[in-house]
Amino acid sequence: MLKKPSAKTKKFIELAEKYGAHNYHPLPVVISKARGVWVWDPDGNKYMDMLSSYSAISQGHVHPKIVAAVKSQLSKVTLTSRAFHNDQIGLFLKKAVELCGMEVALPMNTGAEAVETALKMARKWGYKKKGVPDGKAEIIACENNFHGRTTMIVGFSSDAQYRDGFGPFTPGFKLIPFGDLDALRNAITDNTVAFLVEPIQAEAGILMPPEGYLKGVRKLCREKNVLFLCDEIQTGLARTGKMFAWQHEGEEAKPDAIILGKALGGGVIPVSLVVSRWDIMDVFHPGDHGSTFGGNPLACAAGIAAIDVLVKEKLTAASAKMGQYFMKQIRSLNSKHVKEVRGRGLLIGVEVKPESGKARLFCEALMQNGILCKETHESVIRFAPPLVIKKQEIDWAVARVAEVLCA
Ligand code: IF1
Repeated sequence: MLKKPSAKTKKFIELAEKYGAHNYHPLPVVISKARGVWVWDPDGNKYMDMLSSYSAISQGHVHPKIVAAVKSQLSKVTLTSRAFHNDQIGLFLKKAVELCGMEVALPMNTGAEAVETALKMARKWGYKKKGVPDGKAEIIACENNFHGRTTMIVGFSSDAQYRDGFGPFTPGFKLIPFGDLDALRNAITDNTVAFLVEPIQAEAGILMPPEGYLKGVRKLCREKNVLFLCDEIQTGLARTGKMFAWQHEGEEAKPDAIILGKALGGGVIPVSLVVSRWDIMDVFHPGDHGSTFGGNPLACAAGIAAIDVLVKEKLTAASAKMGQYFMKQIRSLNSKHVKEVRGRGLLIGVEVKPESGKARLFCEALMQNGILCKETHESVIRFAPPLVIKKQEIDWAVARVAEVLCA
């Protein structure tokens, strides 16, 4: 059992609550140090981080190679703006484009900014290349999507709380059920420019697509001349046991654009990208779109190191192997509280039965047992540890999860 928070630790929480907007309801834990899969509070209590900042810490906290690369860049130049070139951006974009098997990328900072960039790219492609009448572009997304928090993006969210009080919203979006190809076929019109989808709906509760769904999306979008935009911000970069989650369905599921973020910055600095082909991305001309920090040399140095660690430490294979092991161990608990264990790689959801209470209660109990995780949509405990997690660390976690799920 963990020690009760000291007055010093409580002070950090009080300050955050006194001076910070209450747009989150964090677990009552204060993190002051982190390494790998472990974090510590100011009193020295140790926890395993099984959220990884929603898959942004896939390489593990404070990865020495990523920190070293960023420290080195810090001593050279950190920010140049895109009004001038810098010596890191081309190296980073080449590495990322080759990782994705694409031709070109546009760097931004947060995931939402990359999603917005992809949506603007699709609209402009629709007008300039597909011949959609100006102002008539339609984009299709899925119910229960999560693509970020900007006003345009929450405008096509199906979550009432994400929309409440933030209208009026951007027109030109329609929602269909996730996983339903007939719904997609029926929703496409001559003015449809893109379909935006997460290959696994993480925030919706780690919802897996039906077998062959993404291949079907690819085929349908090609037939209808609609861009297939794949949001891999949370599922990408080895999280699901493939470098990108769309790859579970093979090359014939390859999107027209891949949207990346989170772990692309190695857990050190925000880095996001839209990665695509020149016949699409060439709709952007100088001055069309931009960002003060997008493509800054510090972020690019972090991005280079973040990708190198994923590849050199074989974290895709590790995620597949450790994820299978973790899911098998959790399933073998046969907890009376568990309705389903689902996921891919180290993106895992444990759905608890309604009669057992809300997932948050289990997350609070897990925190007392030294495990930090986060519920998603009230009934699912999300386990998404850093991909560097070792087998014995999973065994440590399973023993403590068992104490809570088998209580
Ligand atoms: C919050 C959720 C997860 C994302 C996908 C784009 C973005 C995200 C698939 C935007 C970001 C974060 C945002 C954070 C909590 C977290 C989250 F609960 F909100 F939905 F992971 F599931 N596409 N997800 O998951 O990227 O702009 O944040 O860099 O807003 O509370 P961002």
